[in-house]
Amino acid sequence: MRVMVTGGAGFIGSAFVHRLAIRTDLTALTVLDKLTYAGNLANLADFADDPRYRFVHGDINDVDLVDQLAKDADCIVNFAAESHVDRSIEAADAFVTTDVHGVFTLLEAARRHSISRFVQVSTDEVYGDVVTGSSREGDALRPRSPYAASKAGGDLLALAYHTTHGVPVIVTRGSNTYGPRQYPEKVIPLFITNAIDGELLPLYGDGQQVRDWLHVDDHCAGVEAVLVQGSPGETYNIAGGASLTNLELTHQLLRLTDRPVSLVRHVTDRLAHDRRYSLDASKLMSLGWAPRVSLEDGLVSTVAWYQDNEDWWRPIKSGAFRDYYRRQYADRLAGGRAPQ
Ligand code: NAD
Ligand code: TDX
Repeated sequence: MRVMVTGGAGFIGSAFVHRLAIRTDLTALTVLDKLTYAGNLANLADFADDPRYRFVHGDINDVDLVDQLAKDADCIVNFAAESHVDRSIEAADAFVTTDVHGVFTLLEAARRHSISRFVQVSTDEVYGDVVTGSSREGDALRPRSPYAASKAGGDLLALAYHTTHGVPVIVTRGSNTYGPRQYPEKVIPLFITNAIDGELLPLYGDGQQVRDWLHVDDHCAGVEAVLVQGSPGETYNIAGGASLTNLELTHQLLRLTDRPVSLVRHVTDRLAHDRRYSLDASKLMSLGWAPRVSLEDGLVSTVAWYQDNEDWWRPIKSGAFRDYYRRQYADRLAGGRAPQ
């Protein structure tokens, strides 16, 4: 099996590359990544000497490059995306360019080169706010942030290429994912690394928003399951089944880092902040997949990873991330409220 993984230098994509590399039927593994602020070659350092592996620095919107790489691949698994909701609120253009047009470029190449599987990695956020119950794959999409809307656009385009052109597309929609090597803009690594440094934790609004947390290894196992066993034209939800409020999550992280609750600051809420996501993953479970990492164990090992790998995240937090953090958080933290 010759696989092209796009966005493979990011958080989930690099974990997926680690997973694929242990498959005995893997004969070639090409990673195409633009190395945006979120891409990090250190995430792929383990493969430098693997003769099956090739890294290509480039954009999924580069028609000629994508065409040339697709020629030598049997499968494409697309993780490449702009992935942070807050950045999409600040400026959405890169989201439309990568999460919609980039998918289009990949689909056109898949169509030209008779790719046998095209997995489009998507998100629970496309279903929008879920007040009660859990989203199933056939539910209407009601994205509410520019990020979620651009991902929904990519999903629908991919599924239309299956219907219209017979491209063997499979879409996955994963829930909030956490684990090692996640860029510290996302809430779990941001709060762990701030807590390690004794800095304030900016909790949006009342902290009562509910997220369904999925360990990155379970997310990747779900993507692998659909790559191998999924049916073209189908969508599969991937969920950890561990729902809790952001406030509860924050308290767990403070306990695990041995820091006081007084570090929490309730700050101005995210615009159009979805209150709750919840996925029904029974369709994927019928293929034999199930989440294996409990949230309790996953948080313990994730906190330990950030404690043991400061050389991975300190250069990020003291580099370009600092400007972003100031922009997003300085005013919010100044006007923040300590817990009662
Ligand atoms: P990430 O931001 O850590 O990584 C994205 C990667 O894509 C980076 O390596 C970046 O350099 C690359 N990239 C961005 N634009 C590109 C372009 N135009 N061409 C080539 N490469 C490009 O993201 P992540 O958290 O690993 O998410 C991976 C995928 O999973 C995304 O599609 C995201 O929507 C989806 N997803 C993420 C989560 C989550 O909680 N993180 C949950 C569900 C689904
Ligand atoms: O500083 C913060 N304070 C805070 O309260 C940040 C960064 C987040 N939050 C809240 C917002 C959300 O309710 O925490 C929750 C999680 O936020 P993020 O880590 O930004 O994730 P989210 O917006 O839920 O989206 C994530 O999961 C779905 C990924 O970023 C997406 O790529 C994925 O599709």
